[in-house]
Amino acid sequence: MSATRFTRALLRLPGRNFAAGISTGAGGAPTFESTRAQHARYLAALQSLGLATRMLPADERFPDGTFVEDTAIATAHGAIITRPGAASRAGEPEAIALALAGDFSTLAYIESPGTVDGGDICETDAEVIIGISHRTNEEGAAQLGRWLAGIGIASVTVDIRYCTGLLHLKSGLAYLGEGRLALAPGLPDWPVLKAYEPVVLAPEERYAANCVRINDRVLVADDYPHFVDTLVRLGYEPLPLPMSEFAKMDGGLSCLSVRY
Ligand code: CIR
Repeated sequence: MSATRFTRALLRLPGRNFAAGISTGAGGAPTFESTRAQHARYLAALQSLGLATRMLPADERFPDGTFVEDTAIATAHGAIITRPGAASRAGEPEAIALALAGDFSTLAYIESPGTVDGGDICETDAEVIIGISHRTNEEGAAQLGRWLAGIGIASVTVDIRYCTGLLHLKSGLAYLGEGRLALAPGLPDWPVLKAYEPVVLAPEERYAANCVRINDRVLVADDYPHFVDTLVRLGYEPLPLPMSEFAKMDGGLSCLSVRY
């Protein structure tokens, strides 16, 4: 299994009411035009990396629907449809399940009362790290862990509920490949982290911890020069993308696609 090599990606266009999604509101409201422009840049980046992409139409019942990562977890050995932890997002997985059904012979489902947001799931080359958060509950994490075990993938949970500023696990952590994790500063000393080489971001660049290794490149939010320098020093080829509009809605690069 590889957690860094992909051939396909599923995305959903942001709708006109994108700004009505859930947000802590720190950065102001996104504009529709800029959101669409940034989304187009993201799509083009995935295509430039050789991924076959599928774009679902916007669905204004779900202003957060463009954050498709939260609705499904796809691995080399199968896919599972989640039950997002925010009530306003509960209907999002339906269209995602239909779209993924063509590529996966069977789909598993997180069942009530379990909740899981895909943003809390970080796959490395060795295991899957599951964040228990205000979106992913212990029951959901346990269901996911059992399903992963059934397809031969080990998992470990970490509790992020008391990590200030972290909506999802991957808001502050990303697998870079080669046994390395990009980490927001100040994360707890979770035992699982000892198995990885940490690449800790500067406090003012913590948003960039939500980067995505895809094949030979690392997608990274633009305007984070120290982290880009670090990546280059480590031998990576960063691909910076404008993300300001998604950041205003508490989303990042990983959230905008399901990659497999
Ligand atoms: C939400 O609060 O659900 C959305 N506004 C942002 C979701 C971001 N998704 C992610 O980090 N995986």
